[in-house]
Amino acid sequence: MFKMAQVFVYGTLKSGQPNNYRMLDAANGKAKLLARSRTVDSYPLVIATQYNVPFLLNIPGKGHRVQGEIYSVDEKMLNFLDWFERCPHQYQRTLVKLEVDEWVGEGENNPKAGSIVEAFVYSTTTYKPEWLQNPTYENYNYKGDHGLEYIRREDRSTK
Ligand code: PCA
Repeated sequence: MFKMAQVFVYGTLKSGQPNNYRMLDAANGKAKLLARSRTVDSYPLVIATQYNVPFLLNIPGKGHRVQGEIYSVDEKMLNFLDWFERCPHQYQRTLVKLEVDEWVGEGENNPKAGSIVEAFVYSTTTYKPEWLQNPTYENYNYKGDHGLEYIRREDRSTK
């Protein structure tokens, strides 16, 4: 039997961001918010492409410790997310170490703030070299001061 998987989201899938509704849509599977957290290592989180898409570049030691949310997901949701993130072409699903800031999922043996846990993340090693020149962020917001507002899939000419 498939055990629930844990996925760290740092971009448009976070609460309040344009693709979060996809995680809350039961037609895609199950997802439950477990914790707010940040990566143990720093990574460059950049905004790139003509659609202003956030990417966590798989280069530990550069950029910032990135903030995001950990979700528990079932197999159906994990498959959906792999499809939605065009894994393994656009993003690769890798494991990342996270420090828990606040655990919000219920249960008895919840990790305390400061605990280190591991989860999947959609990061990329297939970035364009010029993306390394882009500003890096620690807490992505599609409507941030950067002015690079995310262009939703349904608003693109090629989807
Ligand atoms: N969606 C995934 C990767 C980047 C994005 O926009 C996420 O939020 O983690």
